[in-house]
Amino acid sequence: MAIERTFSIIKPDATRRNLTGKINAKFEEAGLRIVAQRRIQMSEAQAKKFYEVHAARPFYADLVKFMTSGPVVVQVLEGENAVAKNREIMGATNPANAAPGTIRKEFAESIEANSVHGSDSPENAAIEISYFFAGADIVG
Ligand code: RTP
Ligand code: MG
Repeated sequence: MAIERTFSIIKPDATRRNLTGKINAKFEEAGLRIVAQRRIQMSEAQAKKFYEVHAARPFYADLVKFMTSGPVVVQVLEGENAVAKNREIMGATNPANAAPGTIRKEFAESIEANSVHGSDSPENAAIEISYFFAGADIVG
């Protein structure tokens, strides 16, 4: 299995409740390595661009508001099958449907305030990483 990278965000509901360390422990326990990480306040323009694929969805405006409501931690996770593995650790979008032991089951507040983002394909991972990190920021 090839070593892959994925893009992750610890969302404002989780930073507000001081859960960054607990969430990072889940990644590391599953064998993912945090090879880049930065705490930022996302601008409205950044959030709009990041979630552009959802621009026509009814939840888009709320989502942009939520993602800019407090600090987020943007990160690059590296490991075998990192994209799929991270999606597994995160759990389903709606915490009500998330499997036991997943981040969203344990920590998410709602379908919107669901604690983490993870890229859904290696192609999107590369695009999303490039929005927030230069090559030299990532130390594998
Ligand atoms: P993400 O992109 O954040 O990793 O989450 P995902 O793939 O599991 O979910 P996606 O369908 O891409 O939706 C992106 C984010 O939008 C918010 N959302 N709100 N109110 C709603 O019905 C609703 N549906 C989605 C969530 O924050 C979701 O993670
Ligand atoms: Mg998504």
